[in-house]
Amino acid sequence: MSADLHIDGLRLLAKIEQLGAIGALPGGGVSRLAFTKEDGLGRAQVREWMTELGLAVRMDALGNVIGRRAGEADHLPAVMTGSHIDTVATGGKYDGNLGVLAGLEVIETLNDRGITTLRPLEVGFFSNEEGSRFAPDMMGALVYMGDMSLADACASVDNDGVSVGEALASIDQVGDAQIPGPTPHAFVELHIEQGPILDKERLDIGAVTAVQGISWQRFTFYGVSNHAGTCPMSMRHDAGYVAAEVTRKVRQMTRHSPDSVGTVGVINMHPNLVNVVPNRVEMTVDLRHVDEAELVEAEAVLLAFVAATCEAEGVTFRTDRLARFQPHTFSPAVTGLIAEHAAELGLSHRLMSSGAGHDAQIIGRKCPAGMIFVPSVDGISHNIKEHTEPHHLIAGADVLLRTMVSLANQPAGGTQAGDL
Ligand code: HGY
Ligand code: MN
Ligand code: MN
Repeated sequence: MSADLHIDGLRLLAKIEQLGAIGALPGGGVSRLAFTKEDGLGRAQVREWMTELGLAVRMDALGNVIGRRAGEADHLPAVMTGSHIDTVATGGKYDGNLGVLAGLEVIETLNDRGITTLRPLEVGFFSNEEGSRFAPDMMGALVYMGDMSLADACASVDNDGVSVGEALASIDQVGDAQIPGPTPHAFVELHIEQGPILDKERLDIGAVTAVQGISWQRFTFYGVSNHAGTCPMSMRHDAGYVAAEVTRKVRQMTRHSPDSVGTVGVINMHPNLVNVVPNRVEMTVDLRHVDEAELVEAEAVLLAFVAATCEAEGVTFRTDRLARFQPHTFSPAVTGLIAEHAAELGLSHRLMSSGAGHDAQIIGRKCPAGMIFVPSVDGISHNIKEHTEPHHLIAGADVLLRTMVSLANQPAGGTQAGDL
């Protein structure tokens, strides 16, 4: 790999700022929830950049968008990169966006240098990776890979009862590209770490070996509303009290183990009035663990606690599954290639696993895949203060460039991504 093969850092940084301005929040940060008007504007901007780069752009019925650069042996499966451009409601401008824009920068660098590759290259953004508005997360990648039906995805509804199908149509993002999409030869995703490790250890690059398991549930508790002043405590069936106990339990279950995390992100009280005992509460529980058996055990412990607490309070409940992903291990060959190119570039790096879910773990079910992490300052993400230093953004894109070129020049039948 020629020593001077580098991306144009300033050009990448400018694109990140430009895309970050779409859905920008007044106090900083970005809000482009899936299939909102802002998401639609971000999509249009990235598609415009794809077209300017001469990519053949396709979009499927869930709005997954892939730009393709022909290879010398264009019949061979492509090497793909990509991520997502939808954000949480209080997001930053790097989560997901970096991976997509760095992919476009790789293409532009190769175009500038007149470099061709044996295999075609593809850069994509997958719909609704966050899952914050419509569960599950990684929805676009699931449909693209055939692991979720289009119908099931389109039937997912948000808190206002709007379905994915309606929201997609409202921003005119229904395409006709084939579903499932073609399985890539290999997939590499550049992403911010969103955790504290690289920043604390003052390292430049993470070569990601695995992603932990994810369990999202929504619990609905049904109690009896009553007067806050007249109803004796012994007579209460307080759905709000049960939700509080469950919230405490989630912290108790996870705080002593470095391998597990638990989050109660949503609690909706009804009727949500100061002087009425709540008769209904919806709450979400996000449990994650690096080990599948431990995650199953945690789900069982939680369910038993919920049932016992409801029983004691005279409250009933239901639980709905919002998302469930087993831990995923990336291709050691692709991970090794990432580490090799980081070393070649003189970048400090380490192997590490991911706390966050990513599109790569879904694509990686059917082809060799890997991820490149760059540091998140103070480990903050899903927060408008999310920040990654410019030199790290550029370093990550350089590693992506070289990793993609290496994979794209693997001959058919010869050394393959999975067995480098
Ligand atoms: O929840 C996650 O891990 C990802 O941000 N969708
Ligand atoms: Mn992300
Ligand atoms: Mn995210």
